[in-house]
Amino acid sequence: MKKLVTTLTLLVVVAFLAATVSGCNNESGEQAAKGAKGKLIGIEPGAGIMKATEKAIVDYNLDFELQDSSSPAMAAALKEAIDKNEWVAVTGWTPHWKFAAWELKYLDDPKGIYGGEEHIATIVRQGLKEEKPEVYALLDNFYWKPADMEAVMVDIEGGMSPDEAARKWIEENNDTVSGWIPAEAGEKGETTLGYVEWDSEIASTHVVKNILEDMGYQVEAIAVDAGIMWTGIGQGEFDGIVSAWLPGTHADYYAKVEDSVENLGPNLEGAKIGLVVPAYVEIDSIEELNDVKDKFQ
Ligand code: PBE
Repeated sequence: MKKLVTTLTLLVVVAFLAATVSGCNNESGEQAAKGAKGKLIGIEPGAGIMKATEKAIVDYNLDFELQDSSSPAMAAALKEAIDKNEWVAVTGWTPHWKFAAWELKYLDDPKGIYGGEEHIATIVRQGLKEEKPEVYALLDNFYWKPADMEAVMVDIEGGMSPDEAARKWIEENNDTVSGWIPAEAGEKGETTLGYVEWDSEIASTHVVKNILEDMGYQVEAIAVDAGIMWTGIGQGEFDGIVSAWLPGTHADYYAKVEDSVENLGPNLEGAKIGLVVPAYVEIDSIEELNDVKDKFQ
């Protein structure tokens, strides 16, 4: 009898210890999961979409961190994840060649942090109209569709240089382009365009650059950071930019220079920014991200 009691006691103690140990394991496992944040793959720090994503992390209370990178590195991370069939979330925008390359979707944004439909505007420095009326008129007339921009981006992604892709688009859309060129020729000279090396802006800026070159101008397309592009146009260091994402994405930048530039209005309508995931990712909204954050590490 005594032996049985001892054995039973031992069993209970062993069972208790086992439960405690496995309980500890679970707990520390959970703690590790709690500690590790999910990650969102970002682009260049100055981009409006980066600021919007920092705000999304706060407003949706996301247990995620945003990683700075570059537009090409973002696309490479997306490709790598898709090749492995893994979940990934990137700061994404339309128009962009990635939507032609893969099946992707925007996560719903019920709080509207990323804004609604955006347009891309052309902004010129003060005095351009008087000093280079022909350049001003061409910039004012430049207006194309998301599918046009995407075609140029797809060619660049396929290996063409930005100038080659722009030339191809200009040749294929000669009638449209001729309609943008002012009838009255001006005195030729130099002109400068500022832009950021986002895929969309590489495409638009090189199209405009090549048209101006065909018109007889020497064009310098100067790649800079977003902040420098905006202060540059505000201070008249560039003649124009075709890369202003409004009303939301570049609202802060625009507000600072609004009074010292001329806004020539949209050159493209139907743009959008947000968090983009492969279509196979099994959530649809930013609000669901925390529930599946371990899939985004
Ligand atoms: N983008 C592309 C830019 C504007 C053009 C969406 C990455 C941005 O977020 O500022």
